[in-house]
Amino acid sequence: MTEDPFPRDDAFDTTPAFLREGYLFVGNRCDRFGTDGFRARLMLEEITCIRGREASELFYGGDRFTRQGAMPPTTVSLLQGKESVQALDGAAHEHRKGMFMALMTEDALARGADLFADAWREYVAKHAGEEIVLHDAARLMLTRAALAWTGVEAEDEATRLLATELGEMIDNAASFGPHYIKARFLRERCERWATEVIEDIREGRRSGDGPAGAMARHRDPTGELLDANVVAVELINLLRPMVAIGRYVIFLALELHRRPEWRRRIAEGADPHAFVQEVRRTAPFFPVIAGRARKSFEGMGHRFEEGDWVMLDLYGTNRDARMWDAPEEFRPERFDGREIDPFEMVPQGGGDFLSDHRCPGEWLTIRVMETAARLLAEAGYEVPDQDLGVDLSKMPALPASGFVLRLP
Ligand code: HEM
Ligand code: MYR
Repeated sequence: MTEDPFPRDDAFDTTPAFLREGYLFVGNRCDRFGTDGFRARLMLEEITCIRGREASELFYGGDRFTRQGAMPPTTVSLLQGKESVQALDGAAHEHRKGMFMALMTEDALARGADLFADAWREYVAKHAGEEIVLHDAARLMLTRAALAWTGVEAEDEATRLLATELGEMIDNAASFGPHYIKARFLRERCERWATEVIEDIREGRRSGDGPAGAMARHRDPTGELLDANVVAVELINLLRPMVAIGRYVIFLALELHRRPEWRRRIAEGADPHAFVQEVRRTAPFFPVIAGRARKSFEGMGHRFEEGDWVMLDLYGTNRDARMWDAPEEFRPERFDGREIDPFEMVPQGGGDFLSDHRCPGEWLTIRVMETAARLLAEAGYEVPDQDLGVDLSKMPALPASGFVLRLP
C-alpha cells in the first residue's frame, strides 16, 4: 500500500478543540489538510475522522462498524441507552431493527403527522395572542403527539414531566458535569416510568394498541419476550427522538422567517418537501457519528484496523461542495427532480435501514416537518426582535432565543 493519505493533527489531544469548534471540528481540519480524513487524539484516544461521500459509503456501506464503545458513555446513556437496537450488530441488530421499521407504515406516518397537527392546533388555540418560545411549545406538542402515536395514555402533568425529561436528554447529549448529572437523573426516572408502562401493557392494565404494545409483544430471535426494561429503553427511543423533531421545527421557522416568499408559497399550498429537505441538510443537529471497525479493511486509501475508532462528519458531509452546489446557501430548489441516494444526505445517518444503523425515524421526521412547515406558514404570527444567532460550538445547536413568536 502507498503512503497513508490521512495526516495527523499533532495536538496532544483535540478534545478542547472539538468542544470549541463543535460542528466545524472535522471540516476545519480536512480543509486545512486538503484531505477527507485525518487522525487525531480525542478524549485521550486515537481516532480517525472522515467526511464526504466516499466516507459515508465506507461508514454506512458494508456493516463495517459497531456502535459499541464508540460514542461517549454519557451520550449513550442519555440517547440510545443500554441494550438498545444501536448496541446490537449483525443478525441480532437486523431483527430488532425490523421491529422499528415495521412501525413505519404509510398509515402510521400519516397518523404521526396528524397527531402533531392536533397538538399544534390545541396549543395555538389555548395561547392565542401570547408571546411564546417555540422551542418549549414544540417540545410539549411533540410529547403529546409522541405519546398518542405510541399508544401510551398520560395525564397533562405526566406529559409535562415527560417533555422535560426527554428534552433534557436531547439538550445534554454532549454535556458533561452537573448538566449531564441532572439529565441522567431525569433519564432514570423516565426509564422507571417506561418500564411500568410496559409491565402494565403486558399485564393488561393498559391498552396494548399501537407501537408500545407491539414492542411489549416483540420476541427476540430465540422466541423470548424482551426484558421489560429493554422494551422501556426502546419505547424511549421512539418518544425522545419524536420530541427532538422540535429542533428541526425551530430551524424550519427560522428559514421561513428569513424567506417570506416561501412562507407565502407554502401557505398557499405549495409542497413543502424540498424546503424540509433543505432544512434537514443544513441544520446543525447530529454533528458526527462514531463507530469501531468490526474487522480490518482498506478504504479511502487508508488501512483501518479492527477496533479502530472512526468518526464520520455528518454535518460536513451534508455540506460537501462536490455533492451540493454552493452548499452554504439555503436553496430548496436544489431538490427539484433530484434523487437522493442513501449516502449523500446523512443528517440521520445513511445506508440501509435494516442492515445498518440509519435512523428508522427518518420518514416520520420528514412527515412531521412537512406538517409543521404548513402550520407555521399558515399561522400568521409575528416575530419580535430577538437573538436568532446559532452558536456552532454548542452541540446540539439552536437559535439563542429558542425562537420567540407572537401568536395571532
Ligand atoms: C438512529 C438522528 C429522529 C429513532 C439515529 C442516528 C442518527 C439519528 C444520526 C444514528 C445513526 C447511526 O448510528 O449511524 C436523528 C435526528 C432526528 C431523529 C437528527 C430528528 C429529530 C428519530 C425519530 C425516531 C428515531 C423520529 C423514532 C421514531 C432512532 C433509533 C435509532 C436512531 C431507534 C437507532 C437505529 C439503529 O441503531 O439501527 N437517529 N433521528 N430517530 N434513531 Fe434517529
Ligand atoms: C435522538 O433523540 O435520538 C435524536 C436527536 C438527538 C440529537 C442530539 C445530538 C447531540 C450531539 C451528539 C454528540 C456526539 C459527540 C461525540
